[in-house]
Amino acid sequence: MTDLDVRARVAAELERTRRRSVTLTDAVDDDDLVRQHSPLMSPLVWDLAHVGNQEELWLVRDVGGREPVRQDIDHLYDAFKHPRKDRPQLPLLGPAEARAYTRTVRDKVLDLLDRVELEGRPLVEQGFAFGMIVQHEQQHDETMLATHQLRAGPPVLAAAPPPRPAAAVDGEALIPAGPFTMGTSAEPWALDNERPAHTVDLPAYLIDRAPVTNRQFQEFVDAGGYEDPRWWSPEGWEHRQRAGLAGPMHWHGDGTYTRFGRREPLVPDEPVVHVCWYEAEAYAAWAGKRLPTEAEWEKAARFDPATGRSRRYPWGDEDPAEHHANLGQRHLSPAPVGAYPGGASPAGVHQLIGDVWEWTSSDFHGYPGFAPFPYREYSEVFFGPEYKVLRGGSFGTDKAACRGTFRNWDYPIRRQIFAGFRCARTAPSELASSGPRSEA
Ligand code: AVJ
Ligand code: FE
Repeated sequence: MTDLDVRARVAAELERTRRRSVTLTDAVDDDDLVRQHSPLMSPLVWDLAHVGNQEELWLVRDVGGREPVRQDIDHLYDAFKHPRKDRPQLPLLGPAEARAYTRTVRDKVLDLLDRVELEGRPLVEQGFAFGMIVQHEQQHDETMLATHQLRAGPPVLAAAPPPRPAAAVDGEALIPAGPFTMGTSAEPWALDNERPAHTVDLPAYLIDRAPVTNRQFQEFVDAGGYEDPRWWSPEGWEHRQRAGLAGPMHWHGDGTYTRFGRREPLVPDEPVVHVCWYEAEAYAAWAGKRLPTEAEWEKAARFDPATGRSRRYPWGDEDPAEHHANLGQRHLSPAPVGAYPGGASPAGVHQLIGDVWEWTSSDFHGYPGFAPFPYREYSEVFFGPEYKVLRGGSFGTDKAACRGTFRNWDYPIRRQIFAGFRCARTAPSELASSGPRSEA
């Protein structure tokens, strides 16, 4: 991309992203903005000023070398200084101040974008720091959408329903044994944890062609899955007992659930959402399967057997369009299985991108050759066994913060995020040796 293209793209992405933040925060009154809807979440007004503060720190001060706008508030919006549950008690900017602050910062950034030299510093090469800030705000927009889902009271958000299924999708796809390229060294706005590209060799495996649906998950519930420790890991069972889990979050146990303030019957063909990693693990065991590893998920999503290379997305290298995937809060729910035939991978695996984040069995670690960039606190401080990796993005994720290599992570007990899963299993030997093979 030329410099001019990078600048135009950055400006468009910043604008598109801010419109979403404004929609999510203008949807409720001031009282609602400063209130904490769940101890798991910040007040919405905190997210709003926090995205402005990160934009100030990275773009106005670091990239631009300009004077601080509000250095005095940095500590209030440092996510490492104050846990979410304590944020409502802080002397935060009020709704009007937070809005004015984010606008002031944005005006400075747009001014800077016209003048800044985009070459010679890794931080701004191909607009990286701007892309990082776009993705940061988009990630908080998804977090704000999760806050909306937790908020009590009448509905304030609306969107068109997702598309209907256009194809019947069931069963599993066989991914033959062999190496593939995982991660990326090429994607200009990829974050540090997606880098570098490296080869991973996997044995043959089967992966579900679609995420697990409400109908399938209901069968697990009806079969007494939540009462049978056989399906749960010891930690999972302990958590199930302690937290009193009996079904996905927001289900009422009578075939209805609440989404963004509306109580409705569950849609059987929709991917199940709001399950924690332990629930996903238990379902998979009950189904005689397991969760895919992160590498299995990515190979199913990116590997093209015809060329032997890894694609940016399951459908190819083009940026996500509306017919590829349910992304970007265009619809406020996952789409039923079969609704996105245009987004299938070469192996015929559907809806890997969008709809629901998919839990994998993998802990969050750096790839071989990982280098923190531009700061350790983005990813590296979270590496270790406490966090599980999620892949693929949800209906609440923007396309700027979602691709075949994008990695999300959370604690295995979390279910306020838009997370579901699909299952996998190691291919039985008679399948593993038949079919197309990619010889390394
Ligand atoms: C990658 C979604 C786990 O929300 O904690 C936001 C993204 N990092 N601000 C998070 C993030 C800093 C992060 N996740
Ligand atoms: Fe943040």
